[in-house]
Amino acid sequence: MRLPWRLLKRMGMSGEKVRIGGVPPIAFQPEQGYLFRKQPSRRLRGTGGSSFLEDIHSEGEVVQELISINRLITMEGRRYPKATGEFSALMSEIVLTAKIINREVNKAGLIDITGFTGGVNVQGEEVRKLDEYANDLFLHILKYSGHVCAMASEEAEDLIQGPTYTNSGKYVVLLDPLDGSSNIDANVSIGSIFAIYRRVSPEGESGTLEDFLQPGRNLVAAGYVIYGSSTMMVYTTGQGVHGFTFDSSVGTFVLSHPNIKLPDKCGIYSVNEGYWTRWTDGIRRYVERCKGIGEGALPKPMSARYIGSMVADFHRNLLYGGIFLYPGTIDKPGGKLRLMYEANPMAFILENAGGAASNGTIDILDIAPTEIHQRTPLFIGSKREVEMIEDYIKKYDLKEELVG
Ligand code: FDP
Repeated sequence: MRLPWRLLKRMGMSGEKVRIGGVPPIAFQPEQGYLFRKQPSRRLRGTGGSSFLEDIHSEGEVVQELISINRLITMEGRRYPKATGEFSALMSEIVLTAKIINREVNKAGLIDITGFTGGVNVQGEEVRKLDEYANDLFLHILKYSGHVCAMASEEAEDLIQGPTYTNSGKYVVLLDPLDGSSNIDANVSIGSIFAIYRRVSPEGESGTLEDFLQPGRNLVAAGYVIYGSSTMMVYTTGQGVHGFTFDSSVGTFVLSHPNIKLPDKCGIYSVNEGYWTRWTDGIRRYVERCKGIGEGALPKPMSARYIGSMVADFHRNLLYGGIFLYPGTIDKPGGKLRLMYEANPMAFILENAGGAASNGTIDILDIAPTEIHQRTPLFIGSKREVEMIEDYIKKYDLKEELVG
């Protein structure tokens, strides 16, 4: 497998040769995450060898082993001597669900799964067939996995409890099964988001609301799947953010973006500017700044990019460097996005990648939630820009009490 130079550079391996074959235990390095063997190279003798590794190496290329998502999850689990394997097993169920949803998304135009079901969800939004499919699948697979004592989903008003044998499950999961669903029928990227907490109620009993209403800082893991030009899963357990690309020929997510770090340069702002007239003064002034207008105007304007699928907007900004805004408006001061299964997981990921997230006054991860479906304004991206937005809000908006 040929690895792009940029990827090698990100891995701190540019110019270095890595060992192939013979599998020493994977190393964990705080700065670099779970990565690859940075050991002296072992050049394979002969050319035109029988394995692809040999072929590539004979061309003098640097090579790397393929690391599947399940392997990395298992390796992560082994770092904790007391780990029972339950978390790894739960993650594997999420991976399986993502693969099945991916299959359905890919053939969405061919089968009768686009369009609306005719129903309305707890948010008052019309439910699309794929939304419902993704929700049912996640809930069905996780419910009977035995690792989860209860679940919450954007599509369900109440908590979802499993059969009694799942009361021993250590975790609760929150889901946005299909984010950006207004884009589904137009073939635009969409995603799934998950957030995992360790329960606080005693094992052996049903999951409770308290198990869910924990600040984002308590998350054990969070991640998303983006169904785009390729399908990727990105997740963190608080030890670096890793991205895996789905290889449909082998049916596996393969590590393609190890230890993702948000670029320092923030060249993109993402916001639905259609709401301009409903924004507060502070938000308008900040967005003008991004365009190079008014107070504190940037000498070089940022580019505007807004897909309208949060997962897709977030993913692009994570890789390229940017800031995503979904502010509160005059008529909806709480904004649109949901704290527990949209803002929190993304904030947890971004903080682990070196960025920050705020509701305009406090860090998203510090918000003490009061309801499963509560909404929050969201500003998420480079730390510097998030602080800048907080300053604009403090200076121009706080009197209007539109945040929080
Ligand atoms: P959608 O309603 O299509 O599911 O969370 C909901 C969300 O999409 C986000 O993915 C997206 O960023 C946002 O809403 C788009 O909302 P606007 O159309 O108001 O910009």
